[in-house]
Amino acid sequence: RVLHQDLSMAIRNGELSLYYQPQAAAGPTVGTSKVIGFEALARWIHPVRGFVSPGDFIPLAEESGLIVEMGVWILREACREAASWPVPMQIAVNLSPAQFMHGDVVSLVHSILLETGLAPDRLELEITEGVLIEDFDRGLALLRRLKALGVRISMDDFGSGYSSLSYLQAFPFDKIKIDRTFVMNLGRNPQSAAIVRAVIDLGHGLEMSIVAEGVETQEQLGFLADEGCDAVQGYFLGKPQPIGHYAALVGRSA
Ligand code: G
Ligand code: G
Ligand code: MN
Ligand code: NA
Repeated sequence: RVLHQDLSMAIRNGELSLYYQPQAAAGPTVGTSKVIGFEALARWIHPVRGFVSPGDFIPLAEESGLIVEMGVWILREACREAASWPVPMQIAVNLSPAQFMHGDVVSLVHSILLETGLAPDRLELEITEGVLIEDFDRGLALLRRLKALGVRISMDDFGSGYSSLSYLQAFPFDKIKIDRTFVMNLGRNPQSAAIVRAVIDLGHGLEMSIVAEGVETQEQLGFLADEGCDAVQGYFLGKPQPIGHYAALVGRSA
């Protein structure tokens, strides 16, 4: 309850911020994995409770409808930030189900691109399959309209939910993000390696690019690069941090 009231104040009070985690083209080592963009991840620093995880406040914002207002702030902030980066560095922004299905997400994206001057092909929207299960027809129509703006669409957390292959066929994703549970288990069980390999082949067969999430070790990076995974993201390459931490990568002095 308390948290809910606080959340509605959080944006106004400047308690929300965005952290950025690098995404890199997969090379055999960190040094050969060139950063090609960042994922924006929301953070809430509550004046009393301190750090509140998005895993806790995003669901709360969804239930209360605050996600719409919050989502506008997040998208605007992320696009404004990315517009100052060297071309063609990209920004990936997560869209939650309520934002996607209940707001006017197409107009919102369009107006924020105009307002910030960010080229559409530098914006990637991450959605989970859960978003699309609710209403297939509406989901498909929205994805097509977003693609018509020139933005890219990623299927986030692939393999973690109901992940039906028919979704990959039906929806025009540009990218598949392999869920970090599979990456975590690489080297621990042969099934995960088989699944990761298969998803890479499957995605490429559908002309989608593949990003592996949750890369934490050299062994995982080496395996993914060997298998032809396009991009990697995870603590081994860089944790989510305020953009100042990555100033050199985005062409800015610290
Ligand atoms: O950054 P972290 O791993 O703590 O994120 C936890 C969860 O919150 C993830 O599922 C992530 O996708 C989600 N999340 C983080 N930032 C945002 C955001 O800006 N918008 C939405 N909708 N979800 C976010
Ligand atoms: O659901 P989504 O994939 O958008 O959420 C990304 C989440 O994964 C964020 O909470 C981020 O902090 C977390 N994350 C990013 N890299 C790693 C990693 O290497 N290991 C682990 N355990 N979590 C990670
Ligand atoms: Mn994501
Ligand atoms: Na994810």
